[in-house]
Amino acid sequence: MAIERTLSIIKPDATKRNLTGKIVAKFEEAGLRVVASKRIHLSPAQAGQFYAEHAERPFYGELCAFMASEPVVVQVLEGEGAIAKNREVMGATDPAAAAEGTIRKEFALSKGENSVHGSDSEASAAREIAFFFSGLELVG
Ligand code: IDP
Repeated sequence: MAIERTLSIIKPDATKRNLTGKIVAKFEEAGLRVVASKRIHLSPAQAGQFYAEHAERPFYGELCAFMASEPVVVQVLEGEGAIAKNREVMGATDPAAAAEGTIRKEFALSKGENSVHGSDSEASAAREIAFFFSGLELVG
């Protein structure tokens, strides 16, 4: 399998509850390497731009307000099949449907406040990494 990079966000509900370290440990245990990392506080407009593909969905306003409510930790994770592996470690969007041992099963509060974001395709990963990081910030 190819070495890939994917964009991860530790969301406001998780940074607020001091879960950053526990979540990063799950990525590392799964063989994903953190090759870029920063803590930022998104504005509602920046959150809206990041989630533009969801603009027509009923929860868009709520999602943007949530993502701008507290700081987030944005990271680039690298590894074999990193995009799918990260999604596997994250678990289903709704924690009630997430598998045992996944981040969302363990930490998410609800379908909206679900602790982590992860790119869902190669194209999304490329766009999302470029949204937050310059090439110089990616240290493999
Ligand atoms: P994903 O994050 O598992 O890929 P998406 O369907 O792409 O899920 O949705 C993006 C994000 O929007 C979710 O992670 C969650 O924070 C939020 N979201 C999705 N569905 C709902 C909902 O029904 N109510 C509130 N927020 C939602």
